[in-house]
Amino acid sequence: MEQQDTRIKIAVQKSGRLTEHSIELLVRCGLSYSKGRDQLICYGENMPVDILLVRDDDIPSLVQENTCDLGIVGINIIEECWLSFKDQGESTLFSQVTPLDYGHCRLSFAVPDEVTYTGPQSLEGMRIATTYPRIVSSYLEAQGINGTIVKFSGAVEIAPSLGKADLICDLVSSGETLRAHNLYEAETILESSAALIRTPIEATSQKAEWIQRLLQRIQGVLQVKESKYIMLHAPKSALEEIRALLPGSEAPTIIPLEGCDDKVAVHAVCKENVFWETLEELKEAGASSMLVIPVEKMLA
Ligand code: PRT
Ligand code: ZN
Repeated sequence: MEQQDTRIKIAVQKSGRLTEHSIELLVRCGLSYSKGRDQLICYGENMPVDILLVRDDDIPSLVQENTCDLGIVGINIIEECWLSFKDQGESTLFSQVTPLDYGHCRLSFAVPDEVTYTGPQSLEGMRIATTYPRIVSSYLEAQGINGTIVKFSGAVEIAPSLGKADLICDLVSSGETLRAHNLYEAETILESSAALIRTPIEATSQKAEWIQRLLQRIQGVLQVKESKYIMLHAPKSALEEIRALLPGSEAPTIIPLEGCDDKVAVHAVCKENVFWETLEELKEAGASSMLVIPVEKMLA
């Protein structure tokens, strides 16, 4: 029992759009795991970190009530749950630590093709079908608009053709689903992606250290994705110009070149992707022997 309590539990979607990326993120943080027989828990083998596989809608509550220390879930669900916990008078709420770089989508109003939308005032008096009643209500309230929310638990896009609503507010990514149902995206009210959340209750000191480590590694993984290590030769006379062209780089390392007095080697970590255009500009400025290498790990 004592042993159990020192392990960090992180809630991840069991089977859905966020599952693969979330597990991959934890593996890139160095976690190796074995799956429990019930397929509901992945036990960390080299870190005191276990993954609980659950429905995404349950993740905020598990973190809020401290059953899990951390969770990965869409900002859309985080916002809806936050509003719901607030309504229930919860004073300390789970917090969002960082957005992640996957699960991108947006929560938007979508109206039937034949209806003209001219702005939020077009929502006045309308019946709006959604699975996000609290986010939509708070948006309408902020705009001073009266509308009727029709709560759906799925397949929101069929509500207008069934005559159950005048329009919908739902998640959109490619827009294909809306087009297939003769709807068009009229207004976005929330940009979403997956995000990491943590319990409002302070962790025990044994756990806190590993939570901190894991959070640092997650930040490292996020940074690394866009980062590149660049090596090149630069004429000393063009060094300033070349340094200015390196995207998002901090102080580069300048190394003398054996038997070559007018050139140096420049090594730098660029915290943005290095595109062909940049290499062409560097070449134009006098750089040669350029190499761009992906960064595997990074710790600030
Ligand atoms: O079983 P469980 O409850 O865990 O899963 P779920 O079915 O509720 O969730 P899932 O796996 O569909 O989505 C998980 C999370 O992925 C969401 O909470 C969002 O944060 C994020 N996400 C990203 C999306 C989409 N993109 C998305 N396109 N979630 C849903 N959709 C749906 C949308 O509701 C609509 O039906 O896809 C359709 C629109 O897609 P396009 O590409 O046609 O525009
Ligand atoms: Zn769900």
